[in-house]
Amino acid sequence: MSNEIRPILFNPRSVGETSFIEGSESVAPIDRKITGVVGQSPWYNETLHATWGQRFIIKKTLHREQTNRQDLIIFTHEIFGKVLALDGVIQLTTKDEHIYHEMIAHVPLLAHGNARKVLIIGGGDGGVAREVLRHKTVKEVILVEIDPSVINFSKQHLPEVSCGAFENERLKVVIADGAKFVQETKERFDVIIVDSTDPIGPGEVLFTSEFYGNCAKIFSDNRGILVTQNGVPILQPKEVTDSYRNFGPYFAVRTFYRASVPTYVGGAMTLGFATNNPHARDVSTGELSMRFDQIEGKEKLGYYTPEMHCAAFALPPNIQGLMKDE
Ligand code: SPD
Repeated sequence: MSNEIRPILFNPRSVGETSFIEGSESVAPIDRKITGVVGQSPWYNETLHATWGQRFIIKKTLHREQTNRQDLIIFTHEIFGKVLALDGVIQLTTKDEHIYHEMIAHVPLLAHGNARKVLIIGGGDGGVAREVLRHKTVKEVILVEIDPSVINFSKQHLPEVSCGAFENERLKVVIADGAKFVQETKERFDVIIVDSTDPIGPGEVLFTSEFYGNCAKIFSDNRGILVTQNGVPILQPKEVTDSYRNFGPYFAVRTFYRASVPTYVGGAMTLGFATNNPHARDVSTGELSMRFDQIEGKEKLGYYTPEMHCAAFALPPNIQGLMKDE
Protein backbone atom coordinates (compact mmCIF):
# COMPACT_ATOMS: atom_id res chain seq x y z
CA MET A 1 0.00 0.00 0.00
CA SER A 2 1.54 3.33 -1.03
CA ASN A 3 1.57 6.25 1.36
CA GLU A 4 0.30 8.57 -1.33
CA ILE A 5 -2.49 10.98 -0.33
CA ARG A 6 -5.46 10.24 -2.50
CA PRO A 7 -9.23 10.63 -2.51
CA ILE A 8 -11.07 8.08 -0.42
CA LEU A 9 -13.92 6.19 -2.04
CA PHE A 10 -17.07 7.18 -0.31
CA ASN A 11 -20.76 6.54 -0.14
CA PRO A 12 -22.51 8.27 -3.05
CA ARG A 13 -25.56 8.88 -0.89
CA SER A 14 -23.62 11.52 1.05
CA VAL A 15 -22.41 13.15 -2.14
CA GLY A 16 -21.22 16.73 -2.09
CA GLU A 17 -19.14 17.40 -5.17
CA THR A 18 -18.28 14.19 -6.99
CA SER A 19 -15.86 13.10 -9.64
CA PHE A 20 -14.36 9.84 -10.78
CA ILE A 21 -10.90 8.37 -10.55
CA GLU A 22 -9.29 9.02 -13.90
CA GLY A 23 -8.53 5.89 -15.88
CA SER A 24 -10.40 3.77 -13.38
CA GLU A 25 -12.99 1.31 -14.55
CA SER A 26 -14.80 1.83 -11.30
CA VAL A 27 -17.90 4.00 -11.42
CA ALA A 28 -17.66 4.77 -7.70
CA PRO A 29 -17.57 8.53 -7.13
CA ILE A 30 -14.79 10.05 -5.05
CA ASP A 31 -14.94 12.91 -2.59
CA ARG A 32 -12.20 15.49 -3.09
CA LYS A 33 -13.04 17.16 0.20
CA ILE A 34 -11.97 14.15 2.24
CA THR A 35 -8.70 12.45 1.40
CA GLY A 36 -6.16 10.37 3.22
CA VAL A 37 -4.20 7.24 3.61
CA VAL A 38 -6.18 4.12 4.39
CA GLY A 39 -5.83 3.31 8.08
CA GLN A 40 -4.92 6.90 9.06
CA SER A 41 -7.09 9.87 10.04
CA PRO A 42 -8.50 11.54 6.92
CA TRP A 43 -7.95 15.16 5.89
CA TYR A 44 -10.76 17.64 5.23
CA ASN A 45 -9.67 19.82 2.27
CA GLU A 46 -11.31 23.20 1.84
CA THR A 47 -12.23 23.59 -1.86
CA LEU A 48 -12.99 27.35 -1.88
CA HIS A 49 -9.99 28.26 -4.03
CA ALA A 50 -9.10 26.25 -7.12
CA THR A 51 -5.33 26.05 -6.68
CA TRP A 52 -4.64 26.63 -3.00
CA GLY A 53 -6.26 25.89 0.33
CA GLN A 54 -6.20 24.74 3.91
CA ARG A 55 -6.81 21.26 5.25
CA PHE A 56 -7.61 19.76 8.63
CA ILE A 57 -6.97 16.30 10.04
CA ILE A 58 -10.44 15.10 11.03
CA LYS A 59 -10.43 13.83 14.59
CA LYS A 60 -14.05 12.78 14.53
CA THR A 61 -16.93 13.43 12.15
CA LEU A 62 -19.93 14.53 14.22
CA HIS A 63 -22.31 14.84 11.32
CA ARG A 64 -22.24 14.82 7.54
CA GLU A 65 -25.20 15.15 5.29
CA GLN A 66 -26.26 16.33 1.87
CA THR A 67 -29.13 18.63 2.92
CA ASN A 68 -31.67 19.84 0.37
CA ARG A 69 -29.28 22.67 -0.40
CA GLN A 70 -25.68 21.80 0.44
CA ASP A 71 -23.05 19.35 1.68
CA LEU A 72 -22.87 19.96 5.42
CA ILE A 73 -20.17 18.56 7.68
CA ILE A 74 -19.35 19.12 11.34
CA PHE A 75 -16.12 17.50 12.55
CA THR A 76 -13.62 17.99 15.34
CA HIS A 77 -10.01 19.09 14.98
CA GLU A 78 -7.17 19.08 17.50
CA ILE A 79 -6.44 22.83 17.31
CA PHE A 80 -9.62 24.40 15.99
CA GLY A 81 -12.16 22.44 18.05
CA LYS A 82 -15.39 21.87 16.14
CA VAL A 83 -15.47 22.81 12.46
CA LEU A 84 -18.56 23.50 10.33
CA ALA A 85 -18.17 23.45 6.54
CA LEU A 86 -20.75 23.88 3.79
CA ASP A 87 -20.06 22.74 0.23
CA GLY A 88 -16.34 22.46 0.94
CA VAL A 89 -15.99 25.91 2.53
CA ILE A 90 -15.16 26.45 6.21
CA GLN A 91 -17.96 28.44 7.85
CA LEU A 92 -16.70 28.42 11.41
CA THR A 93 -14.48 26.75 13.95
CA THR A 94 -15.14 27.00 17.66
CA LYS A 95 -11.60 28.31 18.15
CA ASP A 96 -11.95 31.51 16.10
CA GLU A 97 -15.67 32.06 15.37
CA HIS A 98 -15.84 34.71 18.08
CA ILE A 99 -13.66 37.06 16.02
CA TYR A 100 -16.03 37.06 13.07
CA HIS A 101 -19.25 37.02 15.08
CA GLU A 102 -18.18 39.80 17.46
CA MET A 103 -17.03 42.05 14.63
CA ILE A 104 -20.00 41.50 12.32
CA ALA A 105 -22.44 42.16 15.18
CA HIS A 106 -20.95 44.76 17.54
CA VAL A 107 -19.50 47.12 14.95
CA PRO A 108 -22.87 48.04 13.35
CA LEU A 109 -24.84 47.82 16.61
CA LEU A 110 -22.51 50.10 18.56
CA ALA A 111 -22.05 52.41 15.58
CA HIS A 112 -25.84 52.77 15.49
CA GLY A 113 -26.16 53.23 19.25
CA ASN A 114 -29.86 52.52 19.63
CA ALA A 115 -30.74 49.56 17.43
CA ARG A 116 -34.05 48.06 18.48
CA LYS A 117 -34.79 45.73 15.62
CA VAL A 118 -32.13 43.66 13.83
CA LEU A 119 -32.30 41.43 10.76
CA ILE A 120 -29.78 38.61 10.29
CA ILE A 121 -29.63 37.05 6.84
CA GLY A 122 -28.07 33.58 7.09
CA GLY A 123 -26.43 32.92 10.44
CA GLY A 124 -28.06 29.53 10.98
CA ASP A 125 -25.30 28.48 13.38
CA GLY A 126 -26.57 31.14 15.83
CA GLY A 127 -23.22 32.87 16.40
CA VAL A 128 -24.30 36.30 15.14
CA ALA A 129 -27.59 36.05 17.05
CA ARG A 130 -25.66 35.25 20.25
CA GLU A 131 -23.69 38.50 19.93
CA VAL A 132 -26.66 40.65 18.83
CA LEU A 133 -28.70 39.48 21.83
CA ARG A 134 -26.07 40.91 24.20
CA HIS A 135 -27.43 44.36 23.33
CA LYS A 136 -30.17 45.50 25.70
CA THR A 137 -31.42 48.09 23.21
CA VAL A 138 -32.36 45.24 20.84
CA LYS A 139 -35.97 44.22 21.37
CA GLU A 140 -36.39 41.93 18.37
CA VAL A 141 -34.12 39.93 16.09
CA ILE A 142 -35.31 38.18 12.94
CA LEU A 143 -32.95 35.53 11.58
CA VAL A 144 -33.69 34.39 8.02
CA GLU A 145 -31.96 31.13 7.13
CA ILE A 146 -32.52 29.30 3.87
CA ASP A 147 -31.44 25.85 5.10
CA PRO A 148 -33.16 24.56 8.26
CA SER A 149 -30.58 21.76 8.52
CA VAL A 150 -27.88 24.29 9.36
CA ILE A 151 -29.93 25.41 12.36
CA ASN A 152 -30.88 21.91 13.43
CA PHE A 153 -27.40 20.43 13.24
CA SER A 154 -25.77 23.49 14.77
CA LYS A 155 -28.19 23.34 17.69
CA GLN A 156 -27.39 19.68 18.16
CA HIS A 157 -23.61 19.70 17.60
CA LEU A 158 -22.55 23.33 18.18
CA PRO A 159 -24.59 24.52 21.19
CA GLU A 160 -21.53 26.50 22.36
CA VAL A 161 -21.89 28.74 19.30
CA SER A 162 -25.54 29.78 19.69
CA CYS A 163 -25.32 29.71 23.52
CA GLY A 164 -29.10 29.51 23.88
CA ALA A 165 -29.86 32.23 21.29
CA PHE A 166 -32.48 30.04 19.63
CA GLU A 167 -34.38 29.80 22.91
CA ASN A 168 -34.29 33.57 23.49
CA GLU A 169 -37.76 35.05 23.14
CA ARG A 170 -36.37 38.14 21.37
CA LEU A 171 -35.22 35.94 18.45
CA LYS A 172 -37.60 34.88 15.68
CA VAL A 173 -36.37 32.38 13.08
CA VAL A 174 -37.78 32.46 9.56
CA ILE A 175 -36.87 29.68 7.11
CA ALA A 176 -36.78 31.47 3.79
CA ASP A 177 -34.63 32.82 1.00
CA GLY A 178 -33.02 35.98 2.44
CA ALA A 179 -33.19 37.85 -0.88
CA LYS A 180 -36.90 37.13 -1.22
CA PHE A 181 -37.50 38.06 2.43
CA VAL A 182 -36.00 41.54 2.08
CA GLN A 183 -37.97 42.06 -1.13
CA GLU A 184 -41.32 41.18 0.43
CA THR A 185 -41.19 41.98 4.14
CA LYS A 186 -43.25 44.78 5.67
CA GLU A 187 -41.00 44.76 8.78
CA ARG A 188 -38.48 47.55 9.35
CA PHE A 189 -34.97 47.23 10.83
CA ASP A 190 -32.27 49.42 12.35
CA VAL A 191 -29.40 47.08 11.50
CA ILE A 192 -29.16 44.37 8.82
CA ILE A 193 -26.36 41.80 9.12
CA VAL A 194 -25.64 39.58 6.12
CA ASP A 195 -23.86 36.51 7.47
CA SER A 196 -23.62 34.90 4.07
CA THR A 197 -21.59 32.14 2.52
CA ASP A 198 -19.27 33.12 -0.35
CA PRO A 199 -20.88 34.35 -3.57
CA ILE A 200 -21.00 30.90 -5.12
CA GLY A 201 -24.36 29.20 -5.64
CA PRO A 202 -27.09 30.20 -3.14
CA GLY A 203 -24.95 32.97 -1.57
CA GLU A 204 -24.46 34.85 -4.86
CA VAL A 205 -27.74 36.76 -4.79
CA LEU A 206 -26.74 38.32 -1.43
CA PHE A 207 -24.02 40.37 -3.18
CA THR A 208 -26.23 41.95 -5.86
CA SER A 209 -27.37 45.53 -6.32
CA GLU A 210 -31.01 44.47 -6.21
CA PHE A 211 -30.52 42.82 -2.81
CA TYR A 212 -28.75 45.88 -1.35
CA GLY A 213 -31.48 48.13 -2.75
CA ASN A 214 -34.13 46.06 -1.01
CA CYS A 215 -32.15 46.19 2.25
CA ALA A 216 -31.99 50.01 2.00
CA LYS A 217 -35.79 50.12 1.64
CA ILE A 218 -36.48 48.25 4.86
CA PHE A 219 -34.53 50.45 7.29
CA SER A 220 -36.60 52.04 10.07
CA ASP A 221 -35.05 55.43 9.24
CA ASN A 222 -31.99 56.96 7.59
CA ARG A 223 -29.71 55.84 10.43
CA GLY A 224 -29.94 52.17 9.35
CA ILE A 225 -26.71 50.21 8.87
CA LEU A 226 -26.07 47.23 6.60
CA VAL A 227 -23.03 44.99 7.13
CA THR A 228 -21.88 42.17 4.87
CA GLN A 229 -19.08 39.60 4.77
CA ASN A 230 -16.83 40.24 1.78
CA GLY A 231 -14.19 37.54 1.99
CA VAL A 232 -10.43 37.82 2.07
CA PRO A 233 -9.46 40.55 -0.41
CA ILE A 234 -6.10 39.12 -1.48
CA LEU A 235 -7.91 36.03 -2.73
CA GLN A 236 -11.42 37.38 -3.36
CA PRO A 237 -10.91 40.97 -4.56
CA LYS A 238 -14.06 40.93 -6.67
CA GLU A 239 -16.21 40.59 -3.52
CA VAL A 240 -15.04 44.02 -2.36
CA THR A 241 -15.34 45.71 -5.77
CA ASP A 242 -18.76 44.20 -6.53
CA SER A 243 -20.25 45.12 -3.16
CA TYR A 244 -18.74 48.63 -3.25
CA ARG A 245 -20.24 49.20 -6.69
CA ASN A 246 -23.57 47.62 -5.80
CA PHE A 247 -23.92 49.66 -2.57
CA GLY A 248 -23.45 52.80 -4.68
CA PRO A 249 -27.00 53.71 -5.72
CA TYR A 250 -28.46 53.27 -2.21
CA PHE A 251 -25.91 54.38 0.38
CA ALA A 252 -24.09 57.66 0.95
CA VAL A 253 -21.47 55.91 3.09
CA ARG A 254 -19.99 52.69 1.70
CA THR A 255 -16.82 51.36 3.18
CA PHE A 256 -15.24 48.24 4.64
CA TYR A 257 -13.62 47.21 7.89
CA ARG A 258 -11.28 44.34 8.65
CA ALA A 259 -11.00 41.38 11.02
CA SER A 260 -8.40 38.62 11.09
CA VAL A 261 -10.06 35.21 11.29
CA PRO A 262 -7.38 32.49 10.96
CA THR A 263 -9.61 29.91 9.27
CA TYR A 264 -10.84 32.37 6.64
CA VAL A 265 -7.38 31.91 5.21
CA GLY A 266 -5.34 34.34 3.14
CA GLY A 267 -5.11 37.39 5.40
CA ALA A 268 -7.56 39.71 7.12
CA MET A 269 -11.11 39.54 5.82
CA THR A 270 -13.21 42.55 4.83
CA LEU A 271 -16.70 43.32 6.07
CA GLY A 272 -18.87 45.78 4.15
CA PHE A 273 -20.44 48.74 5.98
CA ALA A 274 -23.15 50.75 4.20
CA THR A 275 -25.44 53.44 5.60
CA ASN A 276 -27.03 56.81 4.93
CA ASN A 277 -25.97 58.11 8.34
CA PRO A 278 -22.87 60.24 7.67
CA HIS A 279 -21.73 59.93 11.31
CA ALA A 280 -22.01 56.13 11.80
CA ARG A 281 -18.54 55.41 10.46
CA ASP A 282 -16.83 57.91 12.79
CA VAL A 283 -18.24 57.39 16.29
CA SER A 284 -15.48 58.16 18.79
CA THR A 285 -13.84 55.50 20.95
CA GLY A 286 -15.17 57.34 24.01
CA GLU A 287 -18.78 57.19 22.78
CA LEU A 288 -18.38 53.56 21.68
CA SER A 289 -17.00 52.70 25.15
CA MET A 290 -20.08 54.16 26.85
CA ARG A 291 -22.33 52.12 24.56
CA PHE A 292 -20.14 49.01 24.95
CA ASP A 293 -20.42 49.23 28.76
CA GLN A 294 -24.15 48.55 28.41
CA ILE A 295 -23.86 45.21 26.63
CA GLU A 296 -24.28 41.95 28.49
CA GLY A 297 -21.20 39.78 29.07
CA LYS A 298 -18.76 42.19 27.46
CA GLU A 299 -16.00 40.68 29.62
CA LYS A 300 -16.48 37.39 27.75
CA LEU A 301 -15.53 38.85 24.37
CA GLY A 302 -12.20 37.85 22.86
CA TYR A 303 -11.71 40.34 20.02
CA TYR A 304 -14.07 43.31 19.90
CA THR A 305 -13.17 46.44 21.83
CA PRO A 306 -14.05 50.05 20.93
CA GLU A 307 -10.38 50.53 20.00
CA MET A 308 -10.45 47.49 17.67
CA HIS A 309 -13.68 48.89 16.20
CA CYS A 310 -12.08 52.21 15.24
CA ALA A 311 -8.84 50.61 14.05
CA ALA A 312 -10.71 48.12 11.85
CA PHE A 313 -11.83 50.93 9.53
CA ALA A 314 -8.23 51.83 8.63
CA LEU A 315 -7.83 50.39 5.14
CA PRO A 316 -4.54 49.77 3.35
CA PRO A 317 -4.12 51.03 -0.24
CA ASN A 318 -4.60 47.52 -1.65
CA ILE A 319 -8.17 47.48 -0.30
CA GLN A 320 -8.89 51.13 -1.09
CA GLY A 321 -7.86 50.34 -4.66
CA LEU A 322 -10.61 47.73 -4.88
CA MET A 323 -13.27 50.30 -3.90
CA LYS A 324 -14.01 51.61 -7.36
CA ASP A 325 -17.07 52.13 -9.51
CA GLU A 326 -15.67 51.06 -12.87
N1 SPD B 1 -15.21 32.07 3.29
C1 SPD B 1 -16.18 31.78 4.30
C2 SPD B 1 -16.97 32.94 4.74
C3 SPD B 1 -18.07 32.48 5.63
C4 SPD B 1 -18.84 33.57 6.22
N2 SPD B 1 -20.00 33.09 6.94
C5 SPD B 1 -19.71 32.33 8.07
C6 SPD B 1 -20.90 31.92 8.84
C7 SPD B 1 -20.62 31.93 10.30
N3 SPD B 1 -21.76 32.30 11.04
